[in-house]
Amino acid sequence: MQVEVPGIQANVPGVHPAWLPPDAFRAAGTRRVLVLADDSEVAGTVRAEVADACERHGGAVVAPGAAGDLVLALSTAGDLPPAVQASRGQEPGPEGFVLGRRDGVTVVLADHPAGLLYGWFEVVRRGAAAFGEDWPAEVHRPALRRRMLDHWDNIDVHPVMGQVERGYSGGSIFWRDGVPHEDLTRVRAYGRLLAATGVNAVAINNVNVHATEARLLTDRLAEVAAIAAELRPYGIRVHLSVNFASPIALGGLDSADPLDEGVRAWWARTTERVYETIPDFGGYVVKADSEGQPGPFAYGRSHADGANMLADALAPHGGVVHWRAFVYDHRQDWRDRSTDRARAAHDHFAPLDGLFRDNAILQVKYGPMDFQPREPISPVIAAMPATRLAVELQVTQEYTGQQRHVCYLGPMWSEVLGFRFWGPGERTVAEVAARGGLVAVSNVGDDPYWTGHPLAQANLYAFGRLAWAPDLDPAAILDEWIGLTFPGGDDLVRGTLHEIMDGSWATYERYTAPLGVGFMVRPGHHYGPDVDGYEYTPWGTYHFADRDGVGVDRTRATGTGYTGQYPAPWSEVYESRSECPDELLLFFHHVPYQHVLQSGTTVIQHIYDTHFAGAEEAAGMRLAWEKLAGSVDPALYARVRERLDEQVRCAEEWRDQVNTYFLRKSGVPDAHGRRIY
Ligand code: GCV
Repeated sequence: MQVEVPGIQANVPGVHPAWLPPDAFRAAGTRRVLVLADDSEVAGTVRAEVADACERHGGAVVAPGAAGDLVLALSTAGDLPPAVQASRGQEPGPEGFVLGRRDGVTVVLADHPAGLLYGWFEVVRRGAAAFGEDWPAEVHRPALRRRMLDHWDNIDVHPVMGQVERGYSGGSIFWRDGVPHEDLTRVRAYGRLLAATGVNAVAINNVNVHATEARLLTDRLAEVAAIAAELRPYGIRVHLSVNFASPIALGGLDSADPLDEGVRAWWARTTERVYETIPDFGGYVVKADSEGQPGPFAYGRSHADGANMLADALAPHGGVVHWRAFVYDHRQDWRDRSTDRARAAHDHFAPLDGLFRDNAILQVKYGPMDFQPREPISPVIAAMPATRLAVELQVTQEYTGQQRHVCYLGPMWSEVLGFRFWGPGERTVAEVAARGGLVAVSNVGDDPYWTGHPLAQANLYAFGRLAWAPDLDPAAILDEWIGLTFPGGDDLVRGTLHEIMDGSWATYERYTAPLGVGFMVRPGHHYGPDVDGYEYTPWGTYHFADRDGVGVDRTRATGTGYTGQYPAPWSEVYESRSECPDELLLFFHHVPYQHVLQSGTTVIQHIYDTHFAGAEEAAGMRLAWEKLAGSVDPALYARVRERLDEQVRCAEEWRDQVNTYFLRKSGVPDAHGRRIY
């Protein structure tokens, strides 16, 4: 049963409209709009969007030849009105558009229907500002070619992980009780929300592909086709996570060896059938030889052999394989100090550079570990110039508060995308990944607010916007999201939301694991503090705290040598205790508690100070939210309020456990004499 949210205007009954409430279309919907497009499905969407907005807000769709004050035109359409001429000759490409205003007419001109759709949503985003003074034509093109969300949805409810692995927003929007939802309206609404941010690909099932889900590739393919049909009108292609051992599990073969002719033929045939059913199918996502998933190692083959076999099966149909680089030994012995999980992806993949097919995309998590609130950027991204790379982020908040905590991740992703491995003026991560793409694990479920915590919608929004334009200011994206989602919001509403959310990642970092050391979460579900939770487990994540100091020595001089995986200047910066940025110090160095940071504080005092400050800031967020009682929808108010109570409680728990742990280990008292247990 879908829970009804009272008092909201919704496109799907009972479901919050997120950043597309009808009011967000007011400015565009009051115009006289001319659409000059083709018969494609996406162009049909643009027409339907325009018609709907005009019907709601009193505008009109006008016929060719009539005067309009908003024109959305394909460059291939005939009879382009004079206002459009100024926008011609700019080559916006397959998904881009040209946007300008001349003689009181706002013009979106695109070469392809997808560009028209993205241009329409840009006009919506700008609201009244899209119809003020004239401005010269601007070209908008996505910086990254594929902007993709990966769902970790299962069909069946997994006994440990639930229906959506690391999902904090209820069940799947695709399946319930082992079968697809009868009504997929919600999937279409999801596609619409994503298209409005620029996302163009969705992988619909978990990368840990269990027995039932493996069959989506074969006898349950119709379910994939049904989902693809809902997303296609919004320019989104569907991808599927597949199990590397499918030839055995589904095909009855006795091997999945990527160099075996029978295996290769099985994948070729199976893939052909996929394309017969879904001609615009995007491709496969594969987690192989990782955390228990099968892979090419069983046959003495490399990851390139595995990826290329699937790439070859997909190539005749224009598909791609996203092969994940999340490969490490999760059966380590904590006594063995030479094994370093941070090194693993680079050790495995850097030697394979140049060996992957052009339609094999290596999908690399942004950090070398696992989506921690603070990690250095994965050196794999710098090490494979002859390979198409996609960077993977995590919108679902596995390690950042599980959608019970407010944690706006735009600023983190902006830092990741803008990072320059080779120093100032050199290429950014976003530029390196331009041919591959930006991928993120979705935070969406069948919750009436989509994301459990209503404010977590901003992360989904920010992901799409940054994937399109990585140099956007994350604070501006936040304001954009606030403006769209709370269209009638006054200064109090807008200002308070900004105040609560903009610094929330920094706050979260303050009350959790210090100075980049990471983890310290409860094993298994990963929520809440447990300083030694993983310290002596086989997963290989350690902080090495003892009575003298804390942190992991990853230097070349005395540690695991991980710093050597970076190019200069970072290989030198990270190697040096005095130059290593404070926020990553404990990721790279084991230091005494009295080590003085660049900030001038000792490590131990920094731990105390940030933990007291972080918990206080969380309490401040709740106080700020209370100012909005009566100013936002009551149900939404209550949902956020209830989660802030939990955030404040949990932040105090983190503060007290981390501070107490380090006081007991170090014996160094807090310089300010605050209460530590
Ligand atoms: C889907 C982490 C998560 C796992 C996830 C894995 C991955 O280890 O805890 O739930 O598995 O990352 O990215 O494959």
